[in-house]
Formats: sequence, C-alpha cells, structure tokens
Amino acid sequence: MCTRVHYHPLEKIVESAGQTDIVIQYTTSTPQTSPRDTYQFVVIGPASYSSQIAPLITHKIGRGITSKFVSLTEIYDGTYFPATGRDNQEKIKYFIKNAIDTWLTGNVLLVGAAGSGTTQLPVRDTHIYIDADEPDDEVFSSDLYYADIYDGSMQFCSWDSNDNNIFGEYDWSGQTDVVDLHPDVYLARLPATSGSQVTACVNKIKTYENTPGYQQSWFPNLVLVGGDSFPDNNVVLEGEFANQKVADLMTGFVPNKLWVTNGKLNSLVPTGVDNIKTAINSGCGFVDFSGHGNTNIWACHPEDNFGVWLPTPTGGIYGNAISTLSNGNKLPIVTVEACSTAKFAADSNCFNWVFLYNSNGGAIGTFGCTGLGYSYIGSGVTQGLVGKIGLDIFRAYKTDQSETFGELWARALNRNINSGMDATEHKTVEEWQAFGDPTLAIGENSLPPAKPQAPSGPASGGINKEYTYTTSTTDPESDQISYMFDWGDGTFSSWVGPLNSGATASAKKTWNVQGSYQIKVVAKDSHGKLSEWSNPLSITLPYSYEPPLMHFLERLFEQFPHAFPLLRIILGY
Ligand SMILES: [Ca+2]
Ligand SMILES: [Ca+2]
Ligand SMILES: [Ca+2]
Ligand SMILES: [Ca+2]
Repeated sequence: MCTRVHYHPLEKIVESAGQTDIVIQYTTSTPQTSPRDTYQFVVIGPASYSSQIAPLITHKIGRGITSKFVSLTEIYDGTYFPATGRDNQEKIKYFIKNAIDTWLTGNVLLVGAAGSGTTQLPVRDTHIYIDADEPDDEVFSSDLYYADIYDGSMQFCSWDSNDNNIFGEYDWSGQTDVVDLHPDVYLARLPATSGSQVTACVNKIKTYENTPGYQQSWFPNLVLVGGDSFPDNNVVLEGEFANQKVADLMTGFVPNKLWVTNGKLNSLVPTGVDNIKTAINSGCGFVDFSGHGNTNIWACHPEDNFGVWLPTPTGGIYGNAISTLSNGNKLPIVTVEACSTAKFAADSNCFNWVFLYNSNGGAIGTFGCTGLGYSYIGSGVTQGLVGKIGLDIFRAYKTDQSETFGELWARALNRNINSGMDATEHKTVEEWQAFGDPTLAIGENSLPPAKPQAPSGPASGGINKEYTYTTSTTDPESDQISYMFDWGDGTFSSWVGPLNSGATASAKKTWNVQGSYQIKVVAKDSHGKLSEWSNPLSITLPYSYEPPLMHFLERLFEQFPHAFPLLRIILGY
C-alpha cells in the first residue's frame, strides 16, 4: 500500500514498508609494482581555480596527506593518464579510476559548480522512474557516479550497462542499468561559482584542522531543528521524532531542540529563524534539519497543521538567512533531511552550499538531497529513505567512529545499499550529496572515557548558596580528561580540566530558583572523544533563603517575639 504526501509545493514523498538487509562491501585498490608517485588526496577542478586551491594542497601536505591538484584540462588532455571516455564526465571518472589504480588515491574533492564553463565541473545526470501513479521523472545529478568506480567484480562500473548513453537508468522507459552504488573512493564537492568562494572554504578547512573543531568547547552542542512533516494517523511530528533519534544516538552531546512543540520555531519574538541563527552562532558540532525543502529553503509545519509553514516569520529559513550566520570558526557539520536543498545543478545558491561559502561562519560540511527526497511518514520516518540516511551520518560518526568527512558520507551510503532496493531507495543513495572536504579531520582515533561517576555533593540545600560537586572517571588510553556538569536548570559548567585520568574534578554551582534538579556530568578526552552522560544526582532546594531580609526579620523577632504573628504565618515559622 502506498500513500503519497507532498513535501513542499514541488515535493513529494512515498510511504512503503519493510526493512532489508544491509550489505557492506569494501573494495581495495591493487598496488602497482613500482608506483613512482602516490597521492592519497586528489583535488579536481577547473584550471581557473588553481591558485585558490594551492593553499589547500600545501595545508594537506603539511598534515602528512600526499595531495595533488589536477585540472580538468589536464584530465581531458591526458596529461597523466590516457583520456578515456565518451564524454567529459566519463573522462573524469576514468581519471579517478587511474588515480586509484596508480596513485593509490583514496579521497577526491571536486571543485566547481555544475556545468562545462571555466569555473565549473560537470555533473552526471541519473534517471530513476519512481512509479506510474505519480511519475517522478525528475532527472537529478549524482556525484556518487564519480566515486562508484568498480562493481563487485572489480570491473569498471560505467552506470550505463546497456550502452544507450542514458546513465543510471532505473525503470527508465523500461530500461535499468546495473549500478553498483558502493563508493570506491571518499568524495565530496565544493560547487563554487567563484575563486572567492573556493578561498572561503579553504580558509575554513585550514582553521578547522589547525585548531581542531572537535576539541573545542562548543563542539558537543547539537542543534536539532524539526516540527511536523506529514499528516499521519498517530500525529507523529516526524521532524522532532527524527531529531530525537539523533539526540539518543549522540550520547555525551548537549541537544538544543528547536522544535514546534517547545515553541522555538513558531514564536514571534524572537522569531523561529532568529532562534535557529542564535543556536548556530553560539557554536555547535552538528546541526540536523528534518522536514521539507526546496533548493533555497528549509521548512516544516506546526503539529498536524499542514496549511501553515514554519519557522516564523517567513514560513521557512532561506539561504539568505544562512548567508548572514556569524559563527566564525565555530563550524558544524549539517545534515538536511528534506527535498532538493543540495540541488546545486539547478541553484548555485542552494541552501546546503550557502552554509559552506559563507566566509563569516555557516558550516564546514553539509549533507542533503540533489533532487526530490522520499520519506516514510509517522514513526517510520527514520526506518528508511532520506530520514534514515540522515540518521546514518550520525551512526557513521558515533557508531562507526569515522575520522573524516568523507567517511561519514561513504559509511552512511553503505548502510543503505543492499540487493533488494526499490526506485526510491536507489534515488536516496544516489542523491545524498556531500559538500565539503572528504579528508577533513572530524575526529581522532581514541576510545572515549568511561561513563563518569554520578556527581557527588549536597543533595539538598537553599538557593543563592554555593555548593561543590565532584566526579571522576578514567580513559582507556590514560588520556587527560575534561568534565562538564549539566546543572539541570538549563545551564552548564565550563569545561573543568584537563586532569589526569582518574583524578577528581570539582565544580561549584549556585541555584537561584527553588526546585528539584537532576545534575549530571560528561567527560571528554584530550582527543575530543565524549563519554556518555553520568547517572544523575537529584538535588532539592526547598527553602527560599534571602540573607539580608531574613537577618533583619530574625532580629526583629528576637526583640519583639509577639509582634508579627501574621508575618510568621506567611513565612512558615
Ligand atoms: Ca543506460
Ligand atoms: Ca563500487
Ligand atoms: Ca506527522
Ligand atoms: Ca581516549
């Protein structure tokens, strides 16, 4: 049974059932007998960007990654390898094959917007027909074409197995090409339209790696943006539901939920757009948007109200708001589970790309769809299709312990490739686009500290008094450890440390409002790896303690013990 719901004025989704097995398949390149040169990292782009790309090559070599820039002219002219292929896209693909085979290349960065001009790098269009009831005959671009070099038998995978010059066909006029899908190289693109956009990205990459983003105090912040997406019988707010799955997975992070149900996306002052900008400007390691999209907008709905679009005040957050983000070098990785926000072939200012080329902030890498996205509705939203592949980016980070941006992409894709994929599942994998640097270091090889002890200290007391709480834990590699306390009132301690593994950390806290609080603590090692949150310590603050006033009243009571009966009743004496 299939149900279709429109994602956005142009967008549609499909509901289908069932989960299939995940087959993860790795292929390795065969070393040549006497390789003269090897390049772990190859950057491909128009020659016109060579001077802007050069500092990136120098930076990567300085980090011990053998790197080389190769212009499209050099590829088409056969400067390094014979130029093979029926068109420019296939020549680029054969070049990447030769780089893997000969240079042992494992990472490829494509630089340039879609097209064949002097600042562009062509895209391969792929052709997937969704079904006859509501034909989605959209032709969309897939950079996976450039990364899926081999099939399972290590044969070149042209994506045109029937040789009709129509690529990536799935039930396209009845034709289907055999497409392996598994990436054989880590790959991403910077779809730049100008040298200054290239420079903005290169500068951000250098800073993110020179002062590792994942070690900074803001990195554990996790910004989650979602509301309701589709009508469903159980009134599940799919965006918030998908966000919560991310929060559950990202143990040790500090979720900042910008939701419909907590009023953050539908408020008037500040507006929903302002709340999103404020959260990102404060610094965070990751942002997850789950909802609807078009090339230059992300949006969602209030609960079960599909005639209204959020966030306020513009009924969505547009690229022009993203271009004014001012988070500087506090740069997140952003996932957008929605239609078309990475449709760079149609819009050189697409939502996901604006995050990258913003030179005052934005993001260090983004993931999103190059065409119409597909989603399950209700609580099935993360069981497959776009809702799952977005969550799989976080699984690739947290579960698979990916250390580079390219690994996030490849591992998320591999978690969605299997032998029984239907048209929507093919499209989801082919259109899940990475903007960024595939070699970008997003973590280091280290085991996180063990879950810290629950904070110890006074479990009751008064407001406006300072209390001290302590904790400790150990790191499997005896790395130094820093700690952050969640005081349960929406505030957090600053990071305490670094301290030696096993040493006691302490922090002081003064509460200003009566109530019960659950305080807990998280640890991170010197590589930035976060532990789980500790079990909580429950604190109760029953008494309002106002020292100057009380001292004055107590003195009055001592002098005139019967003078203020009414006052005594009110104060509880
Ligand atoms: Ca074909
Ligand atoms: Ca492959
Ligand atoms: Ca819903
Ligand atoms: Ca460690």
